[in-house]
Amino acid sequence: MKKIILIIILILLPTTVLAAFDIDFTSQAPVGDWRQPWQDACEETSVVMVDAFYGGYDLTVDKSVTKIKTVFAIKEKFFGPSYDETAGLIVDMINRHFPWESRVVENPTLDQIKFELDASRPVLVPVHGGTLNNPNYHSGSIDYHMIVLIGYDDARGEFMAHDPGTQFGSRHHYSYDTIMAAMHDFLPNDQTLRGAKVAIFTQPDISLSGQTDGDRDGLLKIDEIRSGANLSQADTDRDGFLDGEEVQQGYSPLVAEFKLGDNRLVRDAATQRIYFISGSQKRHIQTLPTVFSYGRLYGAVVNVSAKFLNSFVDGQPIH
Ligand SMILES: [Ca+2]
Ligand SMILES: [Ca+2]
Repeated sequence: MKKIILIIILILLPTTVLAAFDIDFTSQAPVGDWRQPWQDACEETSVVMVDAFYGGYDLTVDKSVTKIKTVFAIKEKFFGPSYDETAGLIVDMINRHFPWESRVVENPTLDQIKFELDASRPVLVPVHGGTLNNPNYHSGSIDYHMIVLIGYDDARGEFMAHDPGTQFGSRHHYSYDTIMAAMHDFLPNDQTLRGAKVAIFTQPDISLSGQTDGDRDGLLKIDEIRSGANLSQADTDRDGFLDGEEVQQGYSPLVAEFKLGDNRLVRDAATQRIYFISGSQKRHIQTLPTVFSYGRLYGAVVNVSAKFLNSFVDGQPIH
């Protein structure tokens, strides 16, 4: 009987409660070291959480460390060294160097933010840290900070946030009023309380930013993603040729094809046929067991372009 009453109560509970969508959390100090640069890694970490969500990868401790460091490196390489950034700069970095995109929204309303969360699109919010009044913060007086909104609960009037500023920041609840009051863009010299009211809306498709070329290698973001090249490395395979040059001429920007050397197993990326490269010849390997036995001798199979394969003459097929 008790069970039935409980079920009835559960059914009668208000249905405005929205569970946050599933998005991995990491603090900005994944291994618990809160010294620099981790102390100021809130933007990088917030971006990484959204990147993991849209990219479908898990934020293990190792992965979090690697990815946060990668964001630091991208920022320093293309935007110069600094610890804190405005929303405009973060959006620019995301749009040029990440396979999703974002935009600054000025004076966002509660409804606008909830609309994004309803559509499972995380919202990055630059905040005045002190106004959040989170008792778990490592350091007492925080000026600038950034968090990720991942859901809301209308019955309680609360947002759910992944707050990288504490190891207990997963699905932290902040009232609507707290978030709207704390929302401020970064201003230097501890002036963030005077910063503009902005949020960073995100989306997985790249309709606005697909034509950017953040690493200036002649290959647009949309084509970098299509070919699997690195959005922040102009020469992904480090063979001396820019990604854009290679794709334009039909080569793979991912493999330094002419540095592979002799006696290698390669796969035609288009036809999936596997060849043994020897001297000036390419020899088609026609059976799977042969591929395996050659693989034991000559190592992994590397995907190459048709253009590269065409530089070899056809030798005797291998059975
Ligand atoms: Ca590019
Ligand atoms: Ca290259």
